[in-house]
Amino acid sequence: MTSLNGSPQNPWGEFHGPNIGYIMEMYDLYLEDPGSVDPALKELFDKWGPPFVDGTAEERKIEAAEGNWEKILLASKYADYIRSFGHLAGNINPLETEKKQADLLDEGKFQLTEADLRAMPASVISANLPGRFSNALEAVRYLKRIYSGKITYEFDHIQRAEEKDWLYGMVESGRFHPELTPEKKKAVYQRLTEVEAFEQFLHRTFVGQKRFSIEGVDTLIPLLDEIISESVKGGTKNINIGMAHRGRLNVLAHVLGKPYEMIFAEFSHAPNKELVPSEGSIGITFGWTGDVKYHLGLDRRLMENQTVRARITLANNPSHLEYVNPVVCGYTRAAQEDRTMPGYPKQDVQRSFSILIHGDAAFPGQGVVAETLNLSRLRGYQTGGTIHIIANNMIGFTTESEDSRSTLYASDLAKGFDIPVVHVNADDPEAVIAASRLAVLYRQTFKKDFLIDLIGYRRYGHNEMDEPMATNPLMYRTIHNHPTVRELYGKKLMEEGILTPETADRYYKEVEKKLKTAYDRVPKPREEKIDLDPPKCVENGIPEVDTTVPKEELVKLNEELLEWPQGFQVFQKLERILKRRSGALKENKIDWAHAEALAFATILKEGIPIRLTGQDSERGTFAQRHLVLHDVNSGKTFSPLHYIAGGKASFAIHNSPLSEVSVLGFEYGYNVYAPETLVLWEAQFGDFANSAQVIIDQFISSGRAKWGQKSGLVMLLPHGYEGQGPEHSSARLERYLSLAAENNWTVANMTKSSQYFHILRRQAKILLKEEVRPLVIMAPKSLLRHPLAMSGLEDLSEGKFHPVLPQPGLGTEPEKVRRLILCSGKIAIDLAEKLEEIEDKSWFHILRVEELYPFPMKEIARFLEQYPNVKEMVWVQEEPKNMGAWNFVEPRLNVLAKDGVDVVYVGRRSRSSTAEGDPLAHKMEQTRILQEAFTK
Ligand SMILES: Cc1ncc(C[n+]2csc(CCOP(=O)(O)OP(=O)(O)O)c2C)c(N)n1
Repeated sequence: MTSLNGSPQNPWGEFHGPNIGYIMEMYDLYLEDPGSVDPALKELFDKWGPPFVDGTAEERKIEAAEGNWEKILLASKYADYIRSFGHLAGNINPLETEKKQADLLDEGKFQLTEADLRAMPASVISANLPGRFSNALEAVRYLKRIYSGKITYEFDHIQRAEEKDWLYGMVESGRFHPELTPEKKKAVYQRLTEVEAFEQFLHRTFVGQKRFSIEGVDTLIPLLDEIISESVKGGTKNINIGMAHRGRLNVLAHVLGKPYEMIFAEFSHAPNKELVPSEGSIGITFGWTGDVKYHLGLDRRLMENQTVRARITLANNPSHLEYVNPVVCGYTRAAQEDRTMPGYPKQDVQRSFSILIHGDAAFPGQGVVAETLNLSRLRGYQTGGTIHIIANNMIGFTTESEDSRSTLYASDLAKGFDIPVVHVNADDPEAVIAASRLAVLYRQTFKKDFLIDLIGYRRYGHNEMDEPMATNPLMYRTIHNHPTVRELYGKKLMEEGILTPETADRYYKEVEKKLKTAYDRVPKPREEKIDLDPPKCVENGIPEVDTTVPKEELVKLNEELLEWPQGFQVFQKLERILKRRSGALKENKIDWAHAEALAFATILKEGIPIRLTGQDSERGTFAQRHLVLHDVNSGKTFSPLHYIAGGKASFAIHNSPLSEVSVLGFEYGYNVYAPETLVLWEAQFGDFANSAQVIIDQFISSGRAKWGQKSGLVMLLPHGYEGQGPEHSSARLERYLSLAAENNWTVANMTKSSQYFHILRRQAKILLKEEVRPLVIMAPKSLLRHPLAMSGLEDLSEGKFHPVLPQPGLGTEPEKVRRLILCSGKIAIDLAEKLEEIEDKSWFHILRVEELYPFPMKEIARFLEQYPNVKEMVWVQEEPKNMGAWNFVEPRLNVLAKDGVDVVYVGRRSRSSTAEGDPLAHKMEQTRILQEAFTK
């Protein structure tokens, strides 16, 4: 063995990095065969031998171990083993009195004895413990304690060495886990008293009512307190929280500052609007049909010297677990971005972040969780790190973990997304606070997600009316005998001499008094009729807005959209296609995507920001859009919409991941938080939007009625029967129509590019008005470039969006018209083409219903008045009878039909599948439908 060389020139210097084990292993190989190691390493070993660890004492220890490199290597491996597997021996389950795998970390596993370790220097174990331990045995004991205590860590999966070193360094240095001051300990105890007393008060006062008590994971509140205060200290201006039912009332009361009396009032009767404090510290909105109390959100402003220091938002949430996650991430992205300048918005991830609180059954069970985690590092969606908390009560309803997931931990999914995970025993408030500090520090440093698995239990049944002893007797026998965290922590503080039983008692009584006083202030339920009607602004529909744009401006914008920097080489074929747009204005050849680009340009000039995402949306699924150009040589991108003269707002366009529910939820959230922004989500084909059905049902269509949550989101859903089979034809128009009521959204199925231009502009102009609502567009596919769907300059510069469009050239002799054909979308163009073959066109007319909801009753009635001899109103559609618009329009047409006028259906018969798989069968059906439409 080469003797250790401690001379100052030694290039190993004070080497004692975590890789010492590896270096030693290399050195062993080198001794066996010098040629088997990396040449650079060989050179070092040739000249200097193996690294020395420290001078003096360290050196002596290594010298003592000289000749025993194998042991040193084993000790180093042993230390890494503790880091990797310490979590398996941790004390993280409050219901377990004994550690499950107490011997897992024994040194015997590595053929080491205590004497061996005592003989080695501490630096063999960790470079993060300089001078703290006099030998490896002490260091190992320390590592065992910190890696398998009441917080455990899973960092091995982290892919970047720098992050991993930081994380392990943090744990081993204990920087995030300082001893709390006695004042802080007392404050935490007081907080736990508030948490527990509040639940107990509800339990006693509102017997048998659901509240989804927090008890068992009470430390969620100090955890949130700490994350919020640490990050606000670090400059965060906005925190958005998403969570389900569990502990929500407690979070509302104690984190969001919702007055107790408001919560109590909601237990007795509907939300009481009079109780909203007027000083503006709380923003709460109500819909007209409302929601249960444990779904309601809130907005809190943290004030300091009359100025807002930070804003905390708890998002409104439906029962559907975890679906709020992408919505909240959308809020955060919106809060981080400055949209007031052309180009992509400027993002500042330190301004804002999301906290998502998950259930231990829902986190592994709901696919939207994985989709949302996948957004976390993508250019168009990342928010610089979300802090995830699993409020883990080890049960979901009545289902225990072994039936709930195939993974050891509820959190395991997060590991695939390079997210550090800590598990913490919810009965140890100090460990919980330490975990939250680590999360905040990590996010601030690496701008990535972090997960805290807060492991507690659930004191009662799923809700307070459930009896868990019937289904989970063993677990609940333990829980019934388990003291509350307030009791446990109180005992600890009393042992430390920080708290006396009298003070603890006083704290509890003070909180109870506060609760009682608040309860006494709750007004009695009012007898008068509860108003469930939408407000006037909603009933009135969309106000008239001017969507015209002067011709000269359109011409100028058109040219600007065809400019790119000198030397920027667009793919030649594409360049030729785009340049055709130059003459299209004069030639009445403005196609769909062209009209869209012009609409966007005019909207940006008016200072309204735009955000458009979807799968392949930069180019467009049908190669129609091309709003992001690529230089064929450098691969660089350029978007002309970022450079239009006079542009006053940002234009964000992103190809989304192959997800629907998370992306649509994100865009909805973005738009709710940034209502001034025209946000569009595009489905690849409209069919796929049903993967996002929960967001459509629970948020977009009903959010305003439930929560007063306004949105002007646009959904572009390619729709139309072109023989592409069951999955590329139908956007399921019927579903949007069945959800349509109370002016909750606009559903349009248009046939002309100018209509698209005007409806986009109309939407942009109503974004900040009370009447705003989402816009669902059945977007075209074959109509994208169809000559009959193209428009001319005047169609854009003048006019507006028309809810109905008569077929030009028909009805010249009004008294002869017997049949009125009504239709919507692509079939109208098929009918228009078919017209060419028909000789006698005098007996019918065609009216295209471009806006299906709100249904244009007045416009159709006015049109009908011009044709007094109409005997039949024929609804023609290409979708099967049980789909498309038929079931929605039939009763409305019956209202419009005068005596003696029949309402008739022409289209496919009812089907279980949307469309034929065989193109030939499709063609035959289309032909038949067109034929029937024109058969007397
Ligand atoms: C998508 C969805 N499916 C089913 C339910 C019904 N449900 C409500 S709570 C719950 C159990 C949730 O367990 P967990 O995620 O562990 O949260 P906990 O209630 O235990 O806090 C279930 C199945 C729901 N709300 N949402």
